[in-house]
Amino acid sequence: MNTITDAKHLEQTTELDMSNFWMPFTANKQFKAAPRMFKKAKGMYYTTVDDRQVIDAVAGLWCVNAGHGREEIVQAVTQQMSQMDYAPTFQMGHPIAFEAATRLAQIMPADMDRIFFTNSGSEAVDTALKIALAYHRSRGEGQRTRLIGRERGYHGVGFGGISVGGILPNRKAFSANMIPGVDHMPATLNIEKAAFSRGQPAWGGHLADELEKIVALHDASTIAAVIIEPVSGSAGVLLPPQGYLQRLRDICTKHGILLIFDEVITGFGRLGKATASEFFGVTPDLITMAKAINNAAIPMGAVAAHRNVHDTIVHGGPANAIELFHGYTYSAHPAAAAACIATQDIYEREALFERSAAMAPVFEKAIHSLKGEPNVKDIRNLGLVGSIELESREGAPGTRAYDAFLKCFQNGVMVRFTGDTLAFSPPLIVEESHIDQIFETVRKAIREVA
Ligand code: PXG
Ligand code: PLP
Repeated sequence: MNTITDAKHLEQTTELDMSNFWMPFTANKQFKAAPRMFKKAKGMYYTTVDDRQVIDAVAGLWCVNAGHGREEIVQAVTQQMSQMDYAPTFQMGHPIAFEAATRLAQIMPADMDRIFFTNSGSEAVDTALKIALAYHRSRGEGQRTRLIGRERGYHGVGFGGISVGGILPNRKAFSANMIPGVDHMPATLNIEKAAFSRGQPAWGGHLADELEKIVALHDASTIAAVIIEPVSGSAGVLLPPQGYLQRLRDICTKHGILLIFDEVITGFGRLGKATASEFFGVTPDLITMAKAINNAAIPMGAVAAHRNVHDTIVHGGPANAIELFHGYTYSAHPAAAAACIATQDIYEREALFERSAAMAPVFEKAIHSLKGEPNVKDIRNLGLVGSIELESREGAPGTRAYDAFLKCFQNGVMVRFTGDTLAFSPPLIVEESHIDQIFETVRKAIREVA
């Protein structure tokens, strides 16, 4: 049997003091009472501490796009760590940092080839927001300080990110301390109008015009940037309606507002191209990335800036002065940079973005085959990302998806849940047989939690 027994749990955890690690975004008491623990990972699978194989239907946390345990990355990091563990990038450099930037520049949209390194998506978001403010200031428009985000957006957990973000529980305890001058567009999800759309919904392109209303309210001359996820991940995979992103681009261009695409999840093949920007054919001014940038092997994030933005700040500054007062101790850390280059090699050599595009129809067919199962109220998908939204139990929101998540885990599949939505973003190496196994396990779980 594949299920974990209570006795087994006790056996595993009596030796382990679990009190010190305050777990992130976790129900700590609930988890520690019945932990779910992995000890190994290879390819599409995790191994639990009690030696069960669990298929990874979310690429870790939307990040291990090349699959687990890639030897090339291990080798590159090991080699780099023994050659040079660390070197600063403040007023010093090392070639591998420049090489990593060049590799990323090669797959970014045209002219979005100036790369600023961070250590996470949250830091990439704060960096992009600061670059936007610095850009306008360099142009002599320092009064452009407003930032526009979107309801249900997730932009990490820094103060900038939660301020432009729109996930209510992430803001609630901190609401009095949000950065000022932020407004939000409405989310694009409308289940009544667009339930069970395959790919981008036909309905809702006009929602981009909400930005015009916000611009009119505040006056364009006060607005620095708009930040959105081209496809929202954390909120439960919310898709941009057809035409929506291009309209946002047009409105931003018309009013001199920078457009930031937060591609922390959508980057590196998730939609079958290097970026969502390329997939949708809409080019922003700044792109944030992290996660699959180096297959999540070592913490790393980055911002890709359009040359125009970079040059305005860098060439606008005096000849011998620091142009942007911003950076992290570990910006372009040698080990993270080595992992990044090795990861880009894998993506290229194995044509994983193309593979993702090729598997997308298989994934779409499989996920939509759950339409009609008990309590399934919407199914959304694009590329190799998708979600199944369940009807909430009366008075107990979130419990149905949590129970389904547990059943899946017990039956050998790790999914992600948010509210009553189950989310899927498998590694791009996923095979048809894995997809079948994932969704048949999910089907069974959904029936069991009816
Ligand atoms: N922007 C976006 C669009 C993200 O998805 C971040 C920024 C922040 O990245 P870091 O590296 O600081 O976590 C993310 C991260 C979930 C989940 O539950 C999603 C993320 C992180 C953790 C959990 O779906 N996305
Ligand atoms: N706090 C203190 C006291 C520091 O000295 C530094 C960096 O020098 C930081 C925070 C920021 O750390 P990091 O550069 O890793 O983001």
